[in-house]
Amino acid sequence: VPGGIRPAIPTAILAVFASLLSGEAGLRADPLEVPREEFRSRRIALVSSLRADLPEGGTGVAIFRSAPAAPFATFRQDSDLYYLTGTEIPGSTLVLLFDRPAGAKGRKPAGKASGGRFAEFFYLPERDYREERWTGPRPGAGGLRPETLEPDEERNKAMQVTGFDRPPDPDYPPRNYPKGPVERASDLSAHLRIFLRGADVLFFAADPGSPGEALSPALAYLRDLRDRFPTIRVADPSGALARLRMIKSPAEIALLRKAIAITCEAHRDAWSRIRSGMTEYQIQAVIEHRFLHEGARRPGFPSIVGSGPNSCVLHYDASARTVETGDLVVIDVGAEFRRYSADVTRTVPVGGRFTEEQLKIYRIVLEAQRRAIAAIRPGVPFTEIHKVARKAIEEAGYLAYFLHGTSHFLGLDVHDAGDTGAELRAGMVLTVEPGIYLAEKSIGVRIEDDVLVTERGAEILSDCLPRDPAAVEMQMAGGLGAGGR
Ligand SMILES: [Mn+2]
Repeated sequence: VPGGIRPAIPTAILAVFASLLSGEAGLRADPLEVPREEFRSRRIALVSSLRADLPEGGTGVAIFRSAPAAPFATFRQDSDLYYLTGTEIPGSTLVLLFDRPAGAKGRKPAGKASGGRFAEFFYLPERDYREERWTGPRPGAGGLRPETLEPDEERNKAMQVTGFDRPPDPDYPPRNYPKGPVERASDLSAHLRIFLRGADVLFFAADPGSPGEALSPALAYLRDLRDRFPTIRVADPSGALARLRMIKSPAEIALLRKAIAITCEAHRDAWSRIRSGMTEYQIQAVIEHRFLHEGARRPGFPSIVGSGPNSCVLHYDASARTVETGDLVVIDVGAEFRRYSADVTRTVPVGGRFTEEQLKIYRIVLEAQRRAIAAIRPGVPFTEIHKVARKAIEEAGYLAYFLHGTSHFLGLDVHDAGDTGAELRAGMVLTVEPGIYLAEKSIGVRIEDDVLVTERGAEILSDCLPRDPAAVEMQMAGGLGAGGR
């Protein structure tokens, strides 16, 4: 052990004991916890970006609403709201109020519209104790103490739990505005009258949907706001948010690594269990058992276990067939760990050996993936990855059987927000997943890995799982232990 490290060990042990003694064991020690301060930094970064859309001296209001409550389903917060707050509270709404100083253009540094004022408001539903008997306790908005106008106990607690814990700035927002940072959801409508009357631009994301489709809740909400404030300009913050979300922080990368590690373990479990006569749903059960066992809350998307003819169905999720020796099985799965999803695909032979014909196709897909991953480095357009994979498959004469894109961003959503028109930058995490599907021969092959763009190129985060066909066969035979290639 190098000398420089030794003195640090006793200190670290002491720190652990200190935290155990203080009763806070695990709270700060969890390396997979995203620091609360990071969520605030994201809100500030978003505001800096949105400010550029304001006229000089103008004011903007951005609203981010909770996903609708889902009775009889596990609540999953809207990813944008989660990204900005790190909370999973149904019925909550985030409001950001900010301005752009007049004449700021000349003094702003390096293209950034910074230097404006900013206030944030997190609206929480009031506690419903009867409901909580069914769903468990939630932070409530509380209120202000009548004598002092200081937050009461409930609100103080909510401020702590949510990280909206800074006392309001006395200078901003102006007098007669709500002060925040935690407010009651039942006050939101009245508060919006104050916010939006004084604003130039409302930032609100609402997917317009297709003609003839029912109005989405977000669109209905926006229509209501337009009716109430007909002169306000509406802008979509989604692009700005996507450009933030597509660059992962070290804390996010750590969560993705964990989700991917669990997913690799689940693949290995399944491969060692696959036998002729087993059903696809039994293979799925082996995989999802491992997800839950390792602390993943759910699959990040419906698990795909497609054998034989189903290997050629791109989003097959019925898992109904019984597998037979000689089948290929496309296993496209991803654990969701603390909101971050993995997405790893391997194609394995039932019986443990690829046929010559399967092997031929497998090698073409593998080579396409190898070349595509080799092309990844900062400055290369995102679209270039698909071009490289396509070219490799075209050279082999199978372009007509490559039916989908090669890459998508990965993060809070399995198809994560991001700008696919952008150049690659360090900190992006994306999939590389070429495939060839010969339906008439029941040969579908997809190989998918999760890749982190680094300063120097690419790191394959799912490298814990073999992809070379000989190594896949060996792993299936149990010849490689955990972590084997
Ligand atoms: Mn994918």
